[in-house]
This record gives sequence, structure tokens and C-alpha cells, in this order.
Amino acid sequence: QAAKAALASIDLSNYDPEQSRLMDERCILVDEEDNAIGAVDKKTCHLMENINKGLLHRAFSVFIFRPSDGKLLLQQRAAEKITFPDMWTNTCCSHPLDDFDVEKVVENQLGVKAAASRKLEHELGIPQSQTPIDAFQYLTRIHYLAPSNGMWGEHEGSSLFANALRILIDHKVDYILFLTADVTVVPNTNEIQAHKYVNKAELQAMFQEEGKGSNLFTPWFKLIARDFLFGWWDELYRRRSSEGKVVAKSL
Ligand code: DMA
Ligand code: MN
Repeated sequence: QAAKAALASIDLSNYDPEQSRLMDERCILVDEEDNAIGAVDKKTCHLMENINKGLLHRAFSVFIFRPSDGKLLLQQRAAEKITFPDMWTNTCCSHPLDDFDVEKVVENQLGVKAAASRKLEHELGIPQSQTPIDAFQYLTRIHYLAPSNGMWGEHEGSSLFANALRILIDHKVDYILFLTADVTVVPNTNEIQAHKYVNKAELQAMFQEEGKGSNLFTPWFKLIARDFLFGWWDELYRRRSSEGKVVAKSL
């Protein structure tokens, strides 16, 4: 009831019609232990009023690495995006949907992997044949929380969320997925305005340029990069050099 009232108060008519339509997608609501407890549309999930009441949903962040040189594929979000427009970020982020039975499967993280394959095609035009479900490597889950006062909060999560992070206007359990694959990118310009491959040094340089130019990054990507990504990336390079192929460390 309160959620409905909050929802009614937000008018999306000034936003891009396609992105407004996508706000009706139904995300999977979860409890603090990541058990599915219901479903609600994406708009409701991202309203601060509801987040402050503890509403939590399931999401994923994919990182694609190119086998030949281990570079990471970044995307720059389209100006049309309602949340975090124009920002550079990891290869693809979105949510497994309650609308599809396969995306609700918890075993072996099949649901989020299926959603990742679907959204890589939707956002970057990567054929799903290039992103088979069993090629994704699941690393960990991260608990993001948006605190009510808009400032960074202190960690107080359960043991499942020992590595909890907090970002603004979001409250989600985010599954981190790696994929090492050669992919064909045909951008959906309603979703992304640019993409590029970077190595660690190039990404560090982009972070250092931030603020001076247009290299603004999403908050979750900065936090994942700061706390996890560079370590995982090292591991990926180390294994590549010792085994002759790129694989990510499974945590
Ligand atoms: C949301 O991604 C998910 C995370 C982990 C930030 P998004 O804003 O790109 O959602 P969508 O692709 O559904 O628009
Ligand atoms: Mn997305």
C-alpha cells in the first residue's frame, strides 16, 4: 500500500519511453539471506522510500574478459537510462526477472546466468550462442544498501554479507559473474552509447581522469574495482600465464 502510493507519486513520462517501459519489469524480491520472497516492478525497487523500508532485490554484474589479452569490456550507459545515465561501468548489469521461470532458478546460480546471457544480447547485441550459461563463472554475492541520509554507512550485515558495500539509490544482492570469451558487440543505442576494452593500467588511468572529463563511473563499479576487481584480475592473469588460458578464481 505504501509502496503503491510511492510508486504513483513518480512520473516517468519525461523519460525515454522504452526505458520507462522497462521499469515495469518484475524484479525478484529477496530477504537478507537471498531467499526469494516475492516480486515487484523495477521502479518500485529503486524508489528510496521503499529501499529505506528494507526492500531488497536480486541483481547481477557481468565482467567479460577478452581471451587474447585479458582486457575487460566496459560499456558507457546511454543518456536514455533513467538511473546512472552516461556513466562508464562494467560489461553489463541488470536483474533476473520474475517474468521468466528459468531466471528464478537458484541452483548453480542458473537464474542470474540466464538473465546475464539475455541482457548481454539486449544491451550489447552479443548473440546468446556466445554466452552459454555454463561459461559464466560465479565469484561472489555482494550486498548493496542505500542509506537514508545519502552518506556512506557502516557495515552491519549478516555473515552472508561479510563484504557488504553500500551505494546510493539501490538495495540489492548483486551476483558477480565473470566470462572469458570472444564476443561480437552490436550496441543497442538505447542502452549503451560506447564500449571499449581496457587493461588494468588503462582502467586505472580512466579512474584518475574522472572528474576532469566525461569518464564518470557508476558507484557500484568503482566499489567493486576498489575492493575486488583488481585482485581477481591479477588472479586471472596469473592463471592465464601458468595454464595458457584465462580463468577467474572461484571464491
Ligand atoms: C542494475 O543494472 C543492476 C546493478 C547490479 C547495478 P541496470 O541499472 O543497468 O539495470 P537494467 O539493465 O535493468 O536497466
Ligand atoms: Mn543494465
